[in-house]
Amino acid sequence: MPAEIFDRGRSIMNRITLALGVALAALVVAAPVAARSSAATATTVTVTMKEFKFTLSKAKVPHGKVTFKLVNKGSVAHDFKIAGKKSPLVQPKKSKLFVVTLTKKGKIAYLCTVPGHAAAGMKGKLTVT
Ligand SMILES: [Cu+2]
Repeated sequence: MPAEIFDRGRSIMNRITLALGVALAALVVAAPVAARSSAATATTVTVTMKEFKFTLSKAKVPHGKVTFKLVNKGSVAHDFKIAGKKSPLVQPKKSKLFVVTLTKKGKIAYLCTVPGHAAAGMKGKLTVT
């Protein structure tokens, strides 16, 4: 067999090996992403707090465990109450994780319990499906 053909064969093999390697690497990279999204059934909602308004990153969540990431961008302390559970006060420029299991489906009210805040606008509804 002429050496030239042999070399070509080898270079094709090298290319196949490289392609397989790339495909494998893609799988390795993709796997943790898939794992993360299934673990994300534990929903996270970022709740931005300020005077006198809440902004939630999601308007709708599946029922079950929800982690609220409370971020106070205001200049006074705020809290977050939903489904009968109240978070600790979050000081200005601080954030806190607040985990609640939402079992009831429908529109669930939330509010800030600091006197006057809900009346001023720190309240709303989250849809639980
Ligand atoms: Cu408040």
